[in-house]
Amino acid sequence: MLKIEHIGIAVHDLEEAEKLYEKLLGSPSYKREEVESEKVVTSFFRSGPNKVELLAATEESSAIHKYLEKKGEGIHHIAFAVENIRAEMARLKAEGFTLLNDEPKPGADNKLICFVHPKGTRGVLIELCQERPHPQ
Ligand code: CMX
Repeated sequence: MLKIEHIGIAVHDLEEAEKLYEKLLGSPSYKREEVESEKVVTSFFRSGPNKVELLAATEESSAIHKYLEKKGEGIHHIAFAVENIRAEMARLKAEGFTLLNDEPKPGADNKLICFVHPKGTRGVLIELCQERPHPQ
């Protein structure tokens, strides 16, 4: 794993949370993006070399909706940047971790992603993400 790529925070109201994080970090969101397959809308902030991703649900069937209902707002996941997501997925599977998808899937911010079940990581949902090549 290369570094922590971002920290994901689940929020009820994206606009209100954006205002708060803009004040907190002293700079505005640089990107808002909907990820239809995950039923979320995301907003990204930079803090030096690090990133914070705010996540709000777009549908009641979204994992974020379920999370907010159960646990309320807060840190939802930690994402690690990886060089080769398939190789990391194979390595973690061989180590006995439970991957939540068999194949890398498209995520926000031009990434290929895979989640690792929080039950096998002491209660923390982990995301692997690999930068996708930019279209020419
Ligand atoms: N962090 C830590 N624990 C979590 C969690 C999270 N984000 N989400 C769920 N859990 C825990 C629950 O508290 C619950 O624990 P208990 O059994 O002790 O109560 C357990 O995991 C099962 O949770 P659940 O509410 O019954 O939910 P599901 O099993 O249906 O789903 C999970 C949980 C992690 C498998 C599902 O949320 C998932 O597949 N997540 C990956 C996809 C995702 O989160 N997408 C949204 C973000 C997309 C993006 O970043 O772009």
